[in-house]
Amino acid sequence: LKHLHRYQVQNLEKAGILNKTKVSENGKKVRKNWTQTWTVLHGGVLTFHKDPKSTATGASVLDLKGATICWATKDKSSKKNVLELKTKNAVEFLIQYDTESIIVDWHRQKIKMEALLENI
Ligand code: I3S
Repeated sequence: LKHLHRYQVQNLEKAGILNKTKVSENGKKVRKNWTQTWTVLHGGVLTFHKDPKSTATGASVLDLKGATICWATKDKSSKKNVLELKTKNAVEFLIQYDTESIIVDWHRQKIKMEALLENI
């Protein structure tokens, strides 16, 4: 069963345009810099690309193992539909998109992923 779950995490895939910004690193706040990125979920990692055609170089990669993702509280941002992502090594990001269904889909993906990661 573990193998199956690992396999399923590896094969959870999603891609789309999102706005993202880092908000803190090692508990220290950093200045927000919202940028639009082509975000790809594959193999249990999230990769942020400048655009769908850009190559792997320059893309930032986030390991989702041990990461938590939740809806951001209102004090985190004035934007709507904001998810808060904290990596295992204490880097905090916000991801956001004005179209609610797009963010809800990412959130749904996160729930699937968490359910699987719990069983690994
Ligand atoms: O949480 P903050 O610091 O109010 O975030 C806003 C700022 O980062 C702002 O840029 P300046 O650093 O030039 O003030 C951004 O333009 C805003 O988008 C940030 O707030 P939101 O509420 O959009 O996350």
